Amino acid sequence: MSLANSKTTNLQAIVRRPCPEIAQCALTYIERSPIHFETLKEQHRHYCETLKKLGLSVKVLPEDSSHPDSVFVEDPAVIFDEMAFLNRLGVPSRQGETLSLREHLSPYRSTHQITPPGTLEGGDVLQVDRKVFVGISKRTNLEAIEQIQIQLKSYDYEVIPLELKECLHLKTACTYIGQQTFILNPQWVRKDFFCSAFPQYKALTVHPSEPFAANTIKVGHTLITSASAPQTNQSLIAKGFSIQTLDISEVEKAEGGLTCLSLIFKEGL
Ligand code: CIR
Repeated sequence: MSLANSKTTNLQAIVRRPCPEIAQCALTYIERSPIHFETLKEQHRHYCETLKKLGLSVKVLPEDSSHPDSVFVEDPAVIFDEMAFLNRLGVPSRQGETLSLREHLSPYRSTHQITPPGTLEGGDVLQVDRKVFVGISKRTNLEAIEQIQIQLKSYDYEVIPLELKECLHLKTACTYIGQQTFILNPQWVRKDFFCSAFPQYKALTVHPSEPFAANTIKVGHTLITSASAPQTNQSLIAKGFSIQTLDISEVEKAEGGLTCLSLIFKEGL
């Protein structure tokens, strides 16, 4: 059965193949453990196939060996319907990733470059309707948040900065899963930020033994979740969510999750 959903067919994803240098990836909150590169490539292929089956056009960029973390293409840019930000990443080893993305985004959006002392990573930005939550993290600072606030004001977005505790990015801690519901890890982000912005919405919490389970991707009516979070996944199924589970064990060893592997945006606006 095809998973394609007519509502998702104007979505474009940009991904980048992983490079073997990922063995030297940046790590902030987790210990280094060996990444099995062949398995990572297979998991990445499966991720791309899943997005295609869900109706997205997937553009696969070649590997970039000069940047060990370049598979995490979510971080160097943030794309809105009206414009895109080219980010200044929060770790020096990743700052060169932005340049090579610019040519791939300019056919779709006008771009705005985040400038020093601002640092911003896409993993810290969660857009829900006209509200844009931005995590203040080790990678994203208030100077960058001010820059996006200025740019987005003319498009009527509200930018809401929020503090994170002990996790890499906002979307490590929380994503929006549809049906007026967020999923989050309350150890890393406060529920009330979301509930006061959207008083009628619910916030589900991850199973306590699965701290990384809140990083999900919603495509149409399908929610892509990680196979490393079986208990959280079970409870989402029990609540009526339609789940597609992917094994991304090797991505998780690099402190990455599902959203980090793609930039997803509407094309043909
Ligand atoms: C890093 O530390 O930058 C990478 N090893 C992981 C980036 C994950 N990206 C994301 O959560 N958006």
